[in-house]
Amino acid sequence: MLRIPLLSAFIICFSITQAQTNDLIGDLNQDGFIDVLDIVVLVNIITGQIDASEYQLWAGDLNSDAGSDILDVVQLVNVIIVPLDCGD
Ligand SMILES: [Ca+2]
Ligand SMILES: [Ca+2]
Repeated sequence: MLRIPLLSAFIICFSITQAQTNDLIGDLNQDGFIDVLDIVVLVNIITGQIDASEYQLWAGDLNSDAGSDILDVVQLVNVIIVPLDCGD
């Protein structure tokens, strides 16, 4: 479990999962899983660090608006992050 302090009073607790998928949207590196590596690929595409393939442009367009931006990253993060009770 990761604990990230926000400001000084709030802590967000979450774990990162690896979700196997049958369809491939979100699976930018085509390894059959949607995980943090796909987020890295998507961020690299958005920041211009890599040239996206046609497949990656499709797989990274999670909100189906025909573009890749931070909104797609947020949706991809929401796929792999599972909120947990901090138990405080
Ligand atoms: Ca993947
Ligand atoms: Ca999009």
